[in-house]
Amino acid sequence: MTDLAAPPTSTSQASSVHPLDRLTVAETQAAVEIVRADERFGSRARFASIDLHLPEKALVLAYTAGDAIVRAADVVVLDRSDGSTHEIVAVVSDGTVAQWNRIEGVQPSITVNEFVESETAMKSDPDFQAAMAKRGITDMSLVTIDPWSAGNYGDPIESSHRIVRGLVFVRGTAGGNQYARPIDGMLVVFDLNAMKIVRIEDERVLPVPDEPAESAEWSRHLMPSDRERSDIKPLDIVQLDGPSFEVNGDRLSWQKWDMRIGWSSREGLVINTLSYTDGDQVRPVLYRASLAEMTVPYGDPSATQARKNAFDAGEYGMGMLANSLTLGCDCLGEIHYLDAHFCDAEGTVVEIPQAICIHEEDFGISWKHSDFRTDQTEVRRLRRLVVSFICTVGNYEYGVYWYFYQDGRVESEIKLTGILSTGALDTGETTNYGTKLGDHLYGPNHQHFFCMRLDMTVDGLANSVVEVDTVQAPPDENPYGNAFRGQTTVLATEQQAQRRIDPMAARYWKVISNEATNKMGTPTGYKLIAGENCLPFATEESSIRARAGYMWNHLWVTPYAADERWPAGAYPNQSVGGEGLPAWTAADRDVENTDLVVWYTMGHNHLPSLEDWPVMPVACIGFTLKPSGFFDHSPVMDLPPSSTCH
Ligand SMILES: [Cu+2]
Repeated sequence: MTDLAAPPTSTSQASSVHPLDRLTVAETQAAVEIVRADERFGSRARFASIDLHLPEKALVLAYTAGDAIVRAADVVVLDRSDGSTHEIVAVVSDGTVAQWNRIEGVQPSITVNEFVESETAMKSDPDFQAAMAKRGITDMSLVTIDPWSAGNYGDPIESSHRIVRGLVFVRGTAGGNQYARPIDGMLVVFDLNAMKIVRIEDERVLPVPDEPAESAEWSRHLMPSDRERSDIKPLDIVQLDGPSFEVNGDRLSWQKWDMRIGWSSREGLVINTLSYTDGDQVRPVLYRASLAEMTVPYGDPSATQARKNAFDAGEYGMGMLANSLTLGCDCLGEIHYLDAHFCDAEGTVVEIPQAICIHEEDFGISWKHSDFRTDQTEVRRLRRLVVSFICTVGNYEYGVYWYFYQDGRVESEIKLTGILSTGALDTGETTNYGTKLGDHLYGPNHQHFFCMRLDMTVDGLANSVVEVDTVQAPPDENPYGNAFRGQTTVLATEQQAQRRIDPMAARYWKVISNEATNKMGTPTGYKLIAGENCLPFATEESSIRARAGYMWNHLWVTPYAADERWPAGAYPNQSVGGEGLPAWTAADRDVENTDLVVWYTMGHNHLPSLEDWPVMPVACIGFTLKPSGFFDHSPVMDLPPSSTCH
């Protein structure tokens, strides 16, 4: 057995591999073999996920090239024979098992295999076929079933069995848009371990919406051929000398930025050890950043919609659902791709070529000034480095984009697109809880919440978070009534640091260093500037209030703890709730002048529009990390004039 917390032993390899480098295909395969060879791996056991076992932060920060390191994988195994879950640390450097913990009463995320297998099993079930026949549907090849995570609403089966709720659709034609034709009024409760239907909840027979192809279809071969615009000339992004970034393994350097690309089956893209070189100083900003959880609560009380609350990270796994990206389509310009992979339930490594896209973009002007008296003009163009991936979670696509600017800004943006998960209405029926998209077809109200985990290291590990509101000056300091000032409050403990946006106060939060100061002697820092946001509309008594408590605050701050990674707990699938951020922060630990993690939650409210159909044009939501007293002056005065300026 290898002691993972100890400095590297003689059994580990000295190599050029950095401790945070993503698992290679060979390492993932090795982890599968290590676990399979162990007698605790049952005959009906399956793999839920395999990810890099994150090395201790202190070891990573102390690492220098050539140091011997231990490479290990976190393996989650689901044993279908008794429903138990096993958390294993497999040391791929020496072929041993360092930890094997058996856990009862939790459900790992739904695997890609279960997604496919459950649909096949449901469709071949005579009771399901009878329910379809009742609706005049006999061609099972056109029927599709989306296995929705079941949640937990007090039904004992939600705690005793591994289940999903299947929502049923029927395509109008092979390859047609399934979401244009929901079979509403029924759903299928399905046991994933037994691979059989538990029951069909058949409330009522509703008409199957039947919109014409021109308003229902998105696939090019099903769209009217005369629809496409013909007035678009090619737009080529050409970098004859190549891009300005350098990729070396998982390390990415671009001008003054330096980072390491990470990946997990749950989060997809991860940004590791982000730093900015300022003169002769390499200044850390972030240790690790990712989209750690996202939840889509639906706001429609109908029997089919009321329990739709998908946790797309914790219940499905955004990294496992990542797209293979295509040059010229998903990405334009001088692109560098990184491949990814995941392990399916059977232990087969599935490669995702070109999963991570890296490129640079012109982003308009960085700064400009003209002096009309002297006829001088200086203008500089701004560039940003873009690192992104896109995943497909059932009906929706989520693009996760990280932008790094020359001026020290970091932005994260989620692009939401894909197809509404729809419902059906009876003839003449209307609803307050969705938007009618056509006869019998509607898009139910819902929200999308994204929780970003930002393990900050602004000029070192010792950081604090302050809240800055802008307030009117008190009367005795305000003879002209014009005065206002920033009012800064230190968020000293976890409870004090549970905060919400306040646009009327122009509120922002700032992560400051407790070690470094700028030329004015004040702490260096980075502002967190909120973008679009909202709160959930679910009630205090609702199931989702307990299960995704993180959504009720936009800001949380916790002291760094290696095992605190998932805002809604490690196993949100079918959880009764209470775990993750609400549980950790109940201790009200000190978060001042310490190694801290900032959790920023952003909500996109979605009362669907007609324009969201049949495929939603991209909606964007994000936030900005902006240097604030981090530099002594503008960091972009050194930008050269554009070579093509004339
Ligand atoms: Cu939406």
